[in-house]
Amino acid sequence: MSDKTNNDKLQKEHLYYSIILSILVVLSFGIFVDTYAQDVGRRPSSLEKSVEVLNSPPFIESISLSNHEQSYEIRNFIPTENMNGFLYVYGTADDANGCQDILNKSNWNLAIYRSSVEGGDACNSNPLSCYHGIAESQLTLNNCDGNGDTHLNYQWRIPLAHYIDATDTGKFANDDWKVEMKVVDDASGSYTSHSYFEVATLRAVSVVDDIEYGSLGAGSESIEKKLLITNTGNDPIDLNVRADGPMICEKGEIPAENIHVGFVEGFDYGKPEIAMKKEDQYLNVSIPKRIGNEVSQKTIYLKLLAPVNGVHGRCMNSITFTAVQDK
Ligand SMILES: [Ca+2]
Ligand SMILES: [Ca+2]
Ligand SMILES: [Ca+2]
Ligand SMILES: [Ca+2]
Repeated sequence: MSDKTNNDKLQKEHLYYSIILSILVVLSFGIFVDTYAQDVGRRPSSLEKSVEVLNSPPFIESISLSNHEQSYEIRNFIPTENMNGFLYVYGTADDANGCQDILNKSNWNLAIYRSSVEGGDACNSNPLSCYHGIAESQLTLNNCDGNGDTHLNYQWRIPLAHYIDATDTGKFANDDWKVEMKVVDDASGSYTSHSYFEVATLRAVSVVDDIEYGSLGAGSESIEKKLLITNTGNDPIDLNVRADGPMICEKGEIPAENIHVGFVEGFDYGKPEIAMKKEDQYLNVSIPKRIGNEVSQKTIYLKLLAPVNGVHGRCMNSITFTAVQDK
């Protein structure tokens, strides 16, 4: 090997080390710069975090339905005759930022509607088909206990009209009822949950209690008594009518058949709709379902013929009206 060759080799090695050295310098400089950049960058970023806490949207863990407070769950709601029945919608909800994030009642919304009603959850309120919960008076929020608590219990108590549309049978049998609940937290994060139920058909009737025929001479026809019959359910109805037996008097008795029922005022005693019996008799009275503020009623008329003889004093029996499916 000549000196020149050795020299070349040394120069190459030198160049090689220089290159490595310079790479190391560049690398460590690069690391330094990078670390510095990260350090510089971290400060404003941690400042930002302390101002703008990331929001977690709320979560509805459970949604249950009942017709009693915190009671067994139902899938079939039976309306209450002639008055509002209550549907309870209850369960638990969560917010990782703390349950205070969803403690404002005005951030809770509830729509309950028959599934084919126009507008869905934005339907117009109607006792037949669409209800919107009023959070201020119908919602209770419980068990939200200060810092660190993420979990609360909610309960809605919604009055449903006795004439609410049935979905188990009849015109709306293909529908069901939907419960749609939305909760929005204080940072506008939201969650929506659903549940479903059927409203049962309720056929019910209410009749004024006492029918007084007044004083009657033997063999004479009574004055006509008006009976106001009210449909107190959620379906059109006809009636079954029966007497518990003859009118029992202080002396003797009057056969139930002597009581005649007519549909028009001043009906002919000889041409009644029915003569009363001990067994149920069908009365095609056709009382529609109530659909608004007006109650749905019809009047029927009763007349009594006193026997010619064998009867004396005050006479009594009892008549039962049962609502049946309208035909
Ligand atoms: Ca939140
Ligand atoms: Ca709690
Ligand atoms: Ca149905
Ligand atoms: Ca009828």
